[in-house]
Amino acid sequence: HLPKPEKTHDYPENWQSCLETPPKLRGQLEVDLNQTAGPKSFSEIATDSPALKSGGHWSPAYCKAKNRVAIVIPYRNREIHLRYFLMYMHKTLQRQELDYQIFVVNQVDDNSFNRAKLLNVGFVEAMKQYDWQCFVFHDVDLVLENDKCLYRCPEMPRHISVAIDKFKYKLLYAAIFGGITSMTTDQYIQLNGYSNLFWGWGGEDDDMFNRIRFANMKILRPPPTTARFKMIKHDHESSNKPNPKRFSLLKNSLSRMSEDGLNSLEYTVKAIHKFPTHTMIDVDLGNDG
Ligand code: BGN
Repeated sequence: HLPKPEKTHDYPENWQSCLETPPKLRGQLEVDLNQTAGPKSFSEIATDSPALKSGGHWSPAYCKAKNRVAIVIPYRNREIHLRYFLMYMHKTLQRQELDYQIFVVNQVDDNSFNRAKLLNVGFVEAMKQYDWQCFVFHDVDLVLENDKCLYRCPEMPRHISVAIDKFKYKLLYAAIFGGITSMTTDQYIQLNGYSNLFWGWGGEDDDMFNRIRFANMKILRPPPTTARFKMIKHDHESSNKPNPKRFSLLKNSLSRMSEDGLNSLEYTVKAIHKFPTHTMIDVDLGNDG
C-alpha cells in the first residue's frame, strides 16, 4: 500500500509503442573510466542531454516507451564515480528508449554504509514521484559497455552485472545477486524489499537472493556477451568495512523476510535535490542498534 505518485505517465494518445529493437543501439561501446582530465562536469553532462527533465527524468519524444524504469543508486561521497556513470549511462538509456529517471540515494548520517536500506528508501521515494513499473538497483561504479543489454522490466528478478572487467568478465559465483539487479514494482513489494539490517559491506545481496528463492521466483541473467561492465577502480572506504554480522544474519533470511524490509523501513529524508542530471535524496538512515 504505497501512496499515490505525485504524477503519472501521460504519453499522447496517438503515440505508437517504441520498437522492440531500439534503432539507435550501437552494441559494444568505448568506455574509459580512467581519463586524465576526469569525467565531464554535471553541467556538461546536462548540456549533452538537452531533453532531460528536472531530476534526471527522460523519455522518448517520438514513441511510447516500453517501460518506465527507476534507476536507484546507493551512494555516499563518490562524485567522480557518479559523473562517469551519468556521462555514459544517460546516453545509453536514451538509445534504449526507456522512460527512466536516475535516483541517487545519499546516506548522510555517519553510520556504516547500508546499501540495502538505501535501495529500500530509493524504492519508496521514487514511487512517491511517478508510476514506475520496475527498478534497476545499480552500484555507482559500474558502467555498461554494450547498449544491447536493455534495462527493460524483467519477468523475474534479474541479475544484470554478469560480466565485469575487474573479475575477468566471469560471474563470481552462481548465486551472486550483487552489483546491478532489476525487479518489477510488484516483485519488490512481494519480497518486502531488501533487509534493513546489513550495516557495512557484504551479504545484503545474498539475503535478497534467499528471499527470491523462498518466494519461489527465479533469477534471470542477460547473456555475458552483452551484460558487460567496466568497474571504476577504488579502495574500500573506512565507513564500509566488512560486516561481521553478515554470516549470522544470512542464517535467518527466511524468518526475517516478513518483518524486516519495506514494512519496517524507517528513515529521515534531509533533502531532495532535483538536479538536471539526477535526483539526489539525502537520507539519514538512523542507528544500527
Ligand atoms: C560475497 C559477499 C557479497 C558480495 C560478493 C561480491 C558475503 C556474505 C558472506 C558469505 N557476500 O562474498 O555481498 O556482493 O562477495 O563482492 O560476504
